Amino acid sequence: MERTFIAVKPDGVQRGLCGEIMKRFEQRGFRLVAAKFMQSSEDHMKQHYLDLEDMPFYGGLCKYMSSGPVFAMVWEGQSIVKLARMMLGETNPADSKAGSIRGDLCINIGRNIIHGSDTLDNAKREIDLWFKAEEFVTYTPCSQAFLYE
Ligand code: IDP
Ligand code: MG
Repeated sequence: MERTFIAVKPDGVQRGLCGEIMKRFEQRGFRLVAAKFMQSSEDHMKQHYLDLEDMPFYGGLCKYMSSGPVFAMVWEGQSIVKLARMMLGETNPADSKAGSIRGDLCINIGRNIIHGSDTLDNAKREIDLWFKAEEFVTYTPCSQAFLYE
């Protein structure tokens, strides 16, 4: 089992897309293990996007991501890091296939509504950056035996 960090960005929250995004992860069969609705600080976002530090959009991105509420979540499931990235679509919504979250729900690269960890190592790093151990809930969904052989 893997865990990944997913966040509905301020544009996704403002556009009322938290429910739609959660629905897609639930219906795929993934298990929600932590979630919080919060406003992040610019420093926190600078940490989160540290690997993009040298990009021209880094400053604006971190400012934007801390400008309003985000819905931060940790989801669990088999191969979830890769599968969630496929569900998200490409970074640029214009390159994202219809059926993906970005391909269905947004238009612009700077307003692409959702974040998802891109590797297992980054997922671990991001989960630690956003959540404390006591914020996780452990339970067995009744669907578990029908999702996995
Ligand atoms: P990702 O969100 O698909 O992992 P990253 O390359 O990690 O994409 O970039 C992080 C975020 O930075 C993107 O989701 C997008 O919001 C923003 N971003 C990436 N490239 C550009 C750009 O060329 N212009 C403006 N914003 C960008
Ligand atoms: Mg990324």
